[in-house]
Amino acid sequence: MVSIHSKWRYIFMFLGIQLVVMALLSREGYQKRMSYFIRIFRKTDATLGRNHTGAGLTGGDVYANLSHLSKAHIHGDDLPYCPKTSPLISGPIHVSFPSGLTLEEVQRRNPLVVRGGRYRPPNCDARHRTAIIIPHRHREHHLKFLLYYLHPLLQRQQLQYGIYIIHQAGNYTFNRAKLMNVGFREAMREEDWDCLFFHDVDLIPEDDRNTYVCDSNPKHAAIAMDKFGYKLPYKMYFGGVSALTPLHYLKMNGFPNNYWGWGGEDDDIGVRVSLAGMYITRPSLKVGRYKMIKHKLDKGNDVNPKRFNMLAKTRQTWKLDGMNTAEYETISWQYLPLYTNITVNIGTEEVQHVTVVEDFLHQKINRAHSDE
Ligand code: UD2
Ligand code: MN
Repeated sequence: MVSIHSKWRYIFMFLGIQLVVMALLSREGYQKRMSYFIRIFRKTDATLGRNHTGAGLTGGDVYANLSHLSKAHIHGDDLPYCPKTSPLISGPIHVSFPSGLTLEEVQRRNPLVVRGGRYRPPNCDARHRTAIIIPHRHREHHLKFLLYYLHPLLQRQQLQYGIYIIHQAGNYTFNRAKLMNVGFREAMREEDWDCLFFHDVDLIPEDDRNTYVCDSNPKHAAIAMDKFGYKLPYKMYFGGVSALTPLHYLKMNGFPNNYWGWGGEDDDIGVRVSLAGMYITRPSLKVGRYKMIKHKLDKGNDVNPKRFNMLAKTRQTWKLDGMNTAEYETISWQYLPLYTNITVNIGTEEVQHVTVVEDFLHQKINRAHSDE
């Protein structure tokens, strides 16, 4: 009898505990608790060194982890290589756009960034050298937020990096892709970068595991944006943020110069990747997340009505128009505290059109001569 009683007692106790656990899990914090349990079993992976000051589903402070880096270590010649995976990487980042942020504040929070927006890790030798190329005009408000988030994110990734703003002079129609060609040439002229990130000014990365290093093929980094519901809008999409090595860039003859106004150039670039015999790589949807600062279409960047016709001809045009024909005039070069600003005159649609037609005629004439 006694033993049957105690058996029932244990069964009731066991059921009771199960009920409590189920009640706990089914409350609204269920997901958080589950991920906490899962993390316990995965302690040894890349989450090592994670900052626990709020890095959860909503993301952590992008400036956490960086305060212990000090200027004192800088410029050691015999520094060891940085580890393959940075211990400062932490995962999701909280992104918001507080009013009142100033460039001085961004500067104050990034004491190790030097003139021209350059940085090298103070206590190890970086494995990667990345240039960020940002096409720009009249978006100072967005630029400030991008700098606020990008500088610390790149520092967490222990990269050697530089930020270049390619500023289109004048009020003529904007040309994003041509500005990228300018950025490529000017940045490479200055330093031997091994990777270039072509970056919209209004896209803020939301996860520092999205590393700003190149792959063996051109990489599309902005795979999941809030504006597309954090999904890839279509398979060949290559807009927003992409990463190419100098070799990738030259192999596809850079980007087109003749897309004036909004749209089409990103698809042209995507097509060039495959025409040059390469393919697009991407980070996972979980990691390649970006927030786009909301905005309207800018003055001077009307939708390009010719974009579909032009896109249909990329196969014929990509070798004739691109890095090999990018003509521009550099107006000024400024090493500012948080970035290098290159102001450039890239001409206008009409002037460029003449150049392209002239080139075409020259080629025809040359061919005719060589046939004689
Ligand atoms: C989409 C793509 C973008 C590009 C564009 C079509 C996303 C997130 N991005 O952006 O990569 O293909 O469509 O051209 O889908 N800019 C200026 N000043 C201007 C105009 C443009 O600085 O007056 C720069 C700035 O870096 C901006 C970028 O050009 O982020 C793209 O222009 P957008 O933001 O107006 O176009 P959007 O958001 O539709
Ligand atoms: Mn935009």
